[in-house]
Amino acid sequence: MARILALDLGAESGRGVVGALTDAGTLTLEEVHRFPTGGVKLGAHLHWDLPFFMRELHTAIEKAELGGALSSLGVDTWGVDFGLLGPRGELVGLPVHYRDPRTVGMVEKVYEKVPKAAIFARVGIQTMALNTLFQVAALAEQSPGLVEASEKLLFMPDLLHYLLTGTAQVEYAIASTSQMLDATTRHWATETLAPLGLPLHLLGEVVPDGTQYGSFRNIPVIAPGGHDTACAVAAVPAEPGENWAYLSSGTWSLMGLEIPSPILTPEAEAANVTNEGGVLGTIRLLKNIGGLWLVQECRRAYARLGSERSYDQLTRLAGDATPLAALVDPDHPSLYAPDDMPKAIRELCTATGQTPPEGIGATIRCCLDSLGLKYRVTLAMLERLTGRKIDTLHIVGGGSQNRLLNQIAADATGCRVVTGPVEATAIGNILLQARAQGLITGLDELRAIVRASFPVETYQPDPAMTARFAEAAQRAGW
Ligand code: LFR
Repeated sequence: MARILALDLGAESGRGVVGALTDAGTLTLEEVHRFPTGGVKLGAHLHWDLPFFMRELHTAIEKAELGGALSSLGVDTWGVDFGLLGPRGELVGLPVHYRDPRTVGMVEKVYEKVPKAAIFARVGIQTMALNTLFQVAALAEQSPGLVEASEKLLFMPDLLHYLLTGTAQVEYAIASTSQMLDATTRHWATETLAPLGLPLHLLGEVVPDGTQYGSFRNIPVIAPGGHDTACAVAAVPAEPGENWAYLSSGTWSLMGLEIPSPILTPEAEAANVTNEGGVLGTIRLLKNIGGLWLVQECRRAYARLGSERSYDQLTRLAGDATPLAALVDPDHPSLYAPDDMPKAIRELCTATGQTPPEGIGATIRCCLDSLGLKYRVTLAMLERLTGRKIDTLHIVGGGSQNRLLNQIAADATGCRVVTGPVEATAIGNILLQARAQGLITGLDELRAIVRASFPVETYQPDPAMTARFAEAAQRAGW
């Protein structure tokens, strides 16, 4: 039996999860440690608390080792964010959070110098101001001194791997989230990006997912595929031959299809989809949808007002509210980082000619219905682009615990929804390390292990509700 530790950091919390893989091909999990993540405002900027993360990772490793020897460990995190290293390998500042406003106006500035179409044709990534490309453009313009002091850029998981092992490398799956990596050659899109005058010398050679970075106290450290979404999608329990799409549901909703090679057509550019580098040679065609962030931020706003409520309580209130009463685009810029999410939702409803939701239940219902509607139009777009017809939607990740949202997703898309595992990211991380150790042959075997080890739940769409979502999509003009 192999014991493998996943260090899985999300935008809200981080976990240490030990996976025990038996020779019979089943996996059991034990969460040994959990800690909050989230941004820290330091002066005018929003940062990640890297020293705290490192302390927590050390604690997680110590707790994991109490149960026996580990055959490897590996880190995955959200995408796009990075830290900088100086010539002596020292940290240059603290990593900046992707919701920091430093990228405001950067998309326009970048696309003025190199047209969006030219960049998309090479890198195939959805335009989002948070992407590394725009963060680096902001850095170069606003903090030239930091650039001058730096020699290397390391994405979040690579940075944590470096601080554990001393090896500074850039892993493919996480690098692909940057909007700077050529989706076809898997090298930096240096020629295309050259006119931007960015410090491209900071970008190091890219190594494949599954690379060992060295070791931490004799434990091999393996980059599983450092991107959380890459790990989560690897662990989708799809059956061979199924016509499936995935929805990795957490702070973000990442909805897409696994495809063999990137789709870089003008239609894909117009649809603003992403072709992220997946593990083991796959591409994740997906749309990044502002997901349960809406609910997380409502919860935070209610707690500030003294109405502390659990996610379960919020969902129950939403279940009692009228369906499809108000709908907002979860990706509307005004919902990206507002001070007061419920207020921002009300204002957006008023601005779009709808009666704003009043009260907690109606507001959360609006968030969930809006996500459902966005899932519907996104799936239709993905089907158009690929010519595939999808009948099963696999929802994985923490968000798959929300039964109301699962049913809404089935109703809105008209698909059978299969949910679980909740810990897909940690499972993917663990099993990709196992693959790198030679314990698993590839994705088919990996998914068979997930199917054999974790239960799923199934939801069938209610045709009457599907018709109402179709009407709502038309009314909203989406
Ligand atoms: C999900 C995720 C998404 C990425 C977003 C921001 O946790 O990694 O894939 O687009 O965070 O980095």
